[in-house]
Amino acid sequence: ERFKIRRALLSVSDKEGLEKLAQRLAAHGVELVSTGGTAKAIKAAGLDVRDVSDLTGYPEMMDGRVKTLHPAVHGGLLFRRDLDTHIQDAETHGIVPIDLVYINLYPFEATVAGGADFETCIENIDIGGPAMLRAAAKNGDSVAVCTDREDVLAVLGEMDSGKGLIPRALGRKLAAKTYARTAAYDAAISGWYAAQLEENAPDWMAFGGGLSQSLRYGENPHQSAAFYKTGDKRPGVSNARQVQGKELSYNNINDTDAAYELIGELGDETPAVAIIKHANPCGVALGETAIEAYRQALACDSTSAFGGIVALNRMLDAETAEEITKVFTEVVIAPGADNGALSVFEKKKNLRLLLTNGIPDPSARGKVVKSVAGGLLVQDRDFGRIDIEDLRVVTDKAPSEQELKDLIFAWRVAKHVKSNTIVYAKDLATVGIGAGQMSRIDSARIAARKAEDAAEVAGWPEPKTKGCVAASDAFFPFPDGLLQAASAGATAVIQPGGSIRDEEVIKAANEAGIAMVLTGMRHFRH
Ligand code: 93A
Repeated sequence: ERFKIRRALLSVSDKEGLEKLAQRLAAHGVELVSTGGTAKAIKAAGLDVRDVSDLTGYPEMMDGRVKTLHPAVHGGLLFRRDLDTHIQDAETHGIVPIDLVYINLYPFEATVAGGADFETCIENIDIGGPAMLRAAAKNGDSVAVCTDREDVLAVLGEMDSGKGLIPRALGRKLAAKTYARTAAYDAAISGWYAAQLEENAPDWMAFGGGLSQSLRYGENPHQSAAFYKTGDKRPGVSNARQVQGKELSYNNINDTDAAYELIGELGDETPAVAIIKHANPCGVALGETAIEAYRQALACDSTSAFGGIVALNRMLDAETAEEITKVFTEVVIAPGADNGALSVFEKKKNLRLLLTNGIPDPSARGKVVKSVAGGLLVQDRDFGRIDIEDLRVVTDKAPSEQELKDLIFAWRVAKHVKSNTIVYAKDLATVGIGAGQMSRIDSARIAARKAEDAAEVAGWPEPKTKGCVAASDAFFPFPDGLLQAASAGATAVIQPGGSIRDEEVIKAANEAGIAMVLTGMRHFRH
């Protein structure tokens, strides 16, 4: 069973390659019918084309909202070629058959992804296009329905080889593809619309993303896994370009995300490096140069850095790349790498190198999703950000200039460490990190012990916690955590405050002779 193409209706927003296709159709003696902009483009190519308004007897109106919504178009697509009554109806009403449509829709998805306003997104909802596609697909046994260039090429291929005739099987294949396309288009619209109404809609509803990649396995080899992207084009692990190395694993993606979000927090003014293991930083530092920042970050916990993720906030140079490759590293992520750095990494075939188009904006709004049994928890991304001006000194002693810089640095790192966390920092580098403990005092103890271990590994006379600052992601419920930090050598502390025992904690700080500032903001991360 085959059918013939006598008349084609072309109506495309994306006009790339249109001329060539129109030319080939015309060469088969197909009459071309088209909407305003498409007709103009075809005429410009020197081809004969009939305006759809000639078929309908109505001009395009209402800014193009109504162009093809007419029985002359829909009748021509829908009438059954094998039923006398339908043929009769067509004749009575002067409806001529349309046997091929090539339609690509108003770019709704791209408009949304580009961050357009409400009105613009609404104007980019195509009504006539999907209506014609669905009509043509319903008559897929007699109408070749094309949603992209490849479809038209497939039809032309059959026309070239089959004396202008199209196999019914191809018609049905195209019809099935068409309903998938119109369904996806409507899903993008409904997701976007729901997100307009619902403040807590996750990003994937607003942006309309999809499956990006099947992963070899999940957190463990017996778990299957996949990576879905939201469609959000902002810098981050989803939009990084992998330059070399093995395929990213589930844990790589998760850890690289943690690393790069932390790098975003530190900004791009001063070279910064974060080394991540199991989604927690094991060393973070700012430095005069990238290599200096890397060395400082590594010194915090060089034992844990083995097999870690290294993130930087600037272009990688050969020297820094060389230094990084001295330690077994799973992933390196940075905004760029110069040729020298690229050739250094090339020698480490397995190392995954990811380059991005910038670093994440810590203040950017967005949603984060976590799954629980039978549900999803959705909340705002933690875009909270504290500056030196926001701090309230509550102790007799105020922090020095250098301590203030270190306090803010430690606080920003602590935001990216699993709770409960205590971060010790000195000279804009972490010197001890206690992560993910059930009690705050344990985090303080672990952080101090890590600093002692680091001193032992490096052969320093004393741990770097002597004269450091301490950050706590949430308030001290009792003075014990604070005292633990003081005994490790902290001289200044940053914490949210807000405990019913704040007075007791402040008193303990004063007695220990340390300075304390409150942020008024908590950074739990679980
Ligand atoms: O505004 S519409 O929903 N109303 C219509 O009647 C209609 N007919 C075709 N949009 C409509 N189209 C779309 O116009 C097509 O799907 C295509 O994307 C676009 C082509 O317009 P032009 O040929 O003027 O560039």
